[in-house]
Amino acid sequence: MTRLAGQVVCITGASSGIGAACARTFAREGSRLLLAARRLERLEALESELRAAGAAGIRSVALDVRDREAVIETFESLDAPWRDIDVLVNNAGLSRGLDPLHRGLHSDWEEMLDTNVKGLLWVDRVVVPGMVERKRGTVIHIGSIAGRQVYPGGNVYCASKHAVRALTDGLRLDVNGSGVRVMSVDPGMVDTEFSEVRFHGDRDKAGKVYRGMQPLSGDDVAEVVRFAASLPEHVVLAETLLLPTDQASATTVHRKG
Ligand code: NDP
Ligand code: 8X3
Repeated sequence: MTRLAGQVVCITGASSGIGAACARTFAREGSRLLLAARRLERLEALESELRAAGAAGIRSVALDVRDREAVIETFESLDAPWRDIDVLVNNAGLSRGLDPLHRGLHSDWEEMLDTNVKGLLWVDRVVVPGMVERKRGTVIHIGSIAGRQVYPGGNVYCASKHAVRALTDGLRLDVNGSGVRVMSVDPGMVDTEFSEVRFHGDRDKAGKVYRGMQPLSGDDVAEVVRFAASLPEHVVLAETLLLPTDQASATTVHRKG
């Protein structure tokens, strides 16, 4: 039995990429999985695999984290054991576009800020009070190297991830003394659906992002999230920058050929 066996682990954005990899990883730990994303059919398609891997229970919920009322209603209507969340992996997020700021789309900016900043906040706001009351719990924000560095065309996405970094530090200060742990895992390039979403479904453009280099996989990130969550309760892995070996900064990437 591991420390995470039987714990309620909530993962937002579990229908793809890093979130789905976290679901698989925590399933192997014997955790109870509370999975959220807009594409409920994707979550449901994962369930049998997660059960076979060892999940102690699964609850999948359709949720758009941008919808504040829906976030409150979804979490407040959970019954036992799901309402007592032990680990929150606040991961749902996206990038839209790589345009220079002066040519950017207002709709792209709104979608990123509403999801990556406000959506993350709505989820923290409804989940953390229960953790404080129970005097235990772990919040892991999925930030990004984009929360530490800015690159051309990254403008609003980078701003949203800088905000996540500030909110991670801010929450840790605010819950200090409550027993709740607040951490962030900030990856560099990870091969998920992220680039396809960034380029509005253009797979050719998305494929070129990882050409000639080996990016991280969702599993690589999930392993660090699992490690962070499994540390003894008096230990906080406050922040982690996780890069592929081929990447040295947001813009320094070694490519073969
Ligand atoms: P994916 O596109 O593969 O996954 C994104 C997940 O977020 C999906 O499950 C999607 O589910 C969910 N999501 C997006 N918008 C919403 C919403 N409004 N409400 C609920 N869920 C939503 O990308 P990644 O796995 O790469 O991204 C996960 C996180 O990792 C993001 O926060 C991203 O910024 C961050 N990140 C990614 C990196 C990368 O290079 N891939 C690097 C650093 C950080 P659905 O569409 O079903 O709602
Ligand atoms: C995703 C990584 O470098 O595309 O957060 O911003 S990057």
